Amino acid sequence: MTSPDQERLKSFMQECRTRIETALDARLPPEDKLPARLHQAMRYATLDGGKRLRPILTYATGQTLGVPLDVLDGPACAVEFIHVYSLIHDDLPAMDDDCLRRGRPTCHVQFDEATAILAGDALQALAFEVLAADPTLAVPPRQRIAMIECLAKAVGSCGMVGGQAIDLASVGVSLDLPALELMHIHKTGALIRASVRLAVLACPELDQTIAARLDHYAKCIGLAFQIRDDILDEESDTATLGKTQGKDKAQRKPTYPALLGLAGAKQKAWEICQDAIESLNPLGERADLLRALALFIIQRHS
Ligand code: GRG
Repeated sequence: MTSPDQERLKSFMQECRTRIETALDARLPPEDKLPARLHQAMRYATLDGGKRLRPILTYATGQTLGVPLDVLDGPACAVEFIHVYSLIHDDLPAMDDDCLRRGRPTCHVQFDEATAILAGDALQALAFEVLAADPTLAVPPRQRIAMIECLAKAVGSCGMVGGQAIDLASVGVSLDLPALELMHIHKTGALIRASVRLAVLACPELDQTIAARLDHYAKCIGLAFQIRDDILDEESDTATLGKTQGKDKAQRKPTYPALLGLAGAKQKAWEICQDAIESLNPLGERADLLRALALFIIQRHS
């Protein structure tokens, strides 16, 4: 990957971050609308924070396939709303019990536990409302339904929430590599995969072989993202991450560095990233942005 590709990615990511911030803001209820405290909590947790990796993936896939970015504002918001809901609930005392997220107090610390639960619930509902009814999502009803089904499957008990259940059950348990991988394919990977797939679904004429290649790419980068997350939890610090560093070890959670060592985990992330990049071969230069994103995912520092 040449550095012009990395430079192009940097400016594309910046453009997407500005775009998604405006799109999220426009779709969130105003903070003075009743029930105001709930709407304030939804806005607090969603706006002005995070890498916006999932919306960026939706936009980058759309860019690769020639889908106009404004068609993808709705799907991009939907994946971010789901992501923020998962972060709010994951931080609750009943789950990870964390007080820092995106460099700020977690939603339940800033507001209260009941408000945080409701804010997560409402963000999840809002994600599906956006897919069902957002006027900028200029696709026929059949495609909207396919998008709703895609996101619902990705976040439900056989996707993200199922992965979280496996995670909670695995604290202090020694998982082997296939079991760890299965957990993360669900917990972190399913939403990342859906972020790519929603853009693919906006392009119904797409050759199915290309769609399958993009799905494989998304599955690989989902896993690579998690491996990098585990590495950063060991190597980085709380200020850089904006969330509590070292929690995996403290909570005796199974991780890639614990199973493979730090060098082994880095090697594994690199191999999976190469697999992701190779799966884009049939797309040629059109997919350079997605290739650069795969590399960003395994090289990121936060
Ligand atoms: C439904 C409660 C519930 C949980 C689902 C995804 C998930 C399971 C929990 C999120 C918590 C977490 C720390 C998961 C591990 C990896 C991950 C998704 C990290 C956070 O994603 P980033 O780094 O966050 O993209 P930002 O803040 O940049 O958006």
